Amino acid sequence: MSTTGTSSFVVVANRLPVDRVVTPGGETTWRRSPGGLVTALAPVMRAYDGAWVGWTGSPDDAPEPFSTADMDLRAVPLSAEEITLYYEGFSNATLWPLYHDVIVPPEYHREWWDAYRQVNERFAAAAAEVADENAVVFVQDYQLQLVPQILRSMRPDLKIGFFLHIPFPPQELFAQLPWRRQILEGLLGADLIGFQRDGAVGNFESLAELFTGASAVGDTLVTDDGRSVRARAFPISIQVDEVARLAEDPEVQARAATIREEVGSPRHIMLGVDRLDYTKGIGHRLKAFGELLRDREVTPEDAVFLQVATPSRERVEAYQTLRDEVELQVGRINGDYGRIGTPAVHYLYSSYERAELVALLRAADVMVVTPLRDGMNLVAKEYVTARTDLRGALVLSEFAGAADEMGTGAFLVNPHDIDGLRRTMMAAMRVDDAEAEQRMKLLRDHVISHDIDRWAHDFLAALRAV
Ligand code: ADQ
Repeated sequence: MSTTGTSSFVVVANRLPVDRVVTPGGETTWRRSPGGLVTALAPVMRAYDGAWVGWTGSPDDAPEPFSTADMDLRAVPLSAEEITLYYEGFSNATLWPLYHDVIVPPEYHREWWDAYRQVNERFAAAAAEVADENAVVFVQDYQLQLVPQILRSMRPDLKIGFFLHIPFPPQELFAQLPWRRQILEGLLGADLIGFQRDGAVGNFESLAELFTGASAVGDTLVTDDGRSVRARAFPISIQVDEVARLAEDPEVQARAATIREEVGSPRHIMLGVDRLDYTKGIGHRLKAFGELLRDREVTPEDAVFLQVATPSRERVEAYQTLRDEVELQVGRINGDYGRIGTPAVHYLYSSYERAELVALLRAADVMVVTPLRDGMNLVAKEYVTARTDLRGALVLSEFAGAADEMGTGAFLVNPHDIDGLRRTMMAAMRVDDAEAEQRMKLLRDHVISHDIDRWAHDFLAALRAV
């Protein structure tokens, strides 16, 4: 065993939390990416000489280790072929659909699995190299499920935590995976495994008992080699301060008012903000809205639908097909019900600055979050946080992790039930101010007291305690 590293806290994630910026003079610098995870972990990074191990996002990119204000960054290179096999293939065309209720059929290819294993070994080796003796290592998400076990075999001194940001499926689906035992054993290399929901914890525990030699003893799993592993739910959240500050910014509020005018000052603005992903139920909500227009329950003067779709995984075939389907649907609805200057659906295929995003949230009377399956869904939490005015209504799918915490204040819906979705969207539009305020207060109280700093603190405290 060699302990060569100096960091007593190491995060391992598919992506580094920085983006490369090339100055006009041709020099490369790095800018911290906006994510909530990196912001929540920054104080821990500073306090413990933290390091972050991840990929830069470009093929064959292996800059020397470098530092930002808060942490050391260790780039793990991926070749163009590995991006195709490990990232677009096994991560996003096998695991992603399998873990999201097989909404599209997962593909099982042995060469994708081989690449996944090799890349996981590379990430584990990089983490083993930077970690100081007895360091805490925090591994993130479905791309790196083998890292805990590989890392433990290299460095048994480490304390290893893992957090899965997406759902963990039930036996009926997970059992399809030809490499189910290996994935479970990979995860069981951790001391603490965090999931978004209690249901995922239950799924994992019963699968671990079924397909590995582990057995549940009280609230712990004991592996066949006698190690104790805890699995627990840690529902992730957002940077409440950042969203609330933007929401109170007069410029953002002025922008929200302008957006309302620009879409024709309808009585109701309905908003969807999602990565363009087949898990998000964009088609279901557009279908429901189109039917409301068809049956004249709403007119384009009453209500417009604003759908922001962030470009995502554009090289994966299922995402290209989805884009065509959504854009066909938007075109149909506007062709049938739009008027010159007043389309019924405003569709934006683009990424936005945080301030613009919060302005959209402030402009929306009804936020429509209807995933068919979602680990958590941060947009729902961002919406209620942005509503410092206690106005607006949240339509939320039962299949989002956020439904566990936000079920009482939101208008919960089963997105597969198009009539139910229509009724719920109408109810959210018609809710009176007093009830809307009461619901929004409940929602905000919960999110404000459960922000991402608390999530990071709870997870790391539980990890240190095991
Ligand atoms: P995602 O599937 O990406 O995350 P989500 O939780 O909604 O989904 O987070 C998306 C983030 O991107 C939000 O912060 C949102 O504001 C931002 N965003 C969306 N569209 C944008 C746009 N056009 N421009 C700029 N920003 C945009 C995965 C899981 C989720 C889980 C999170 C965190 O799928 O279930 O909640 O990780 O664990």
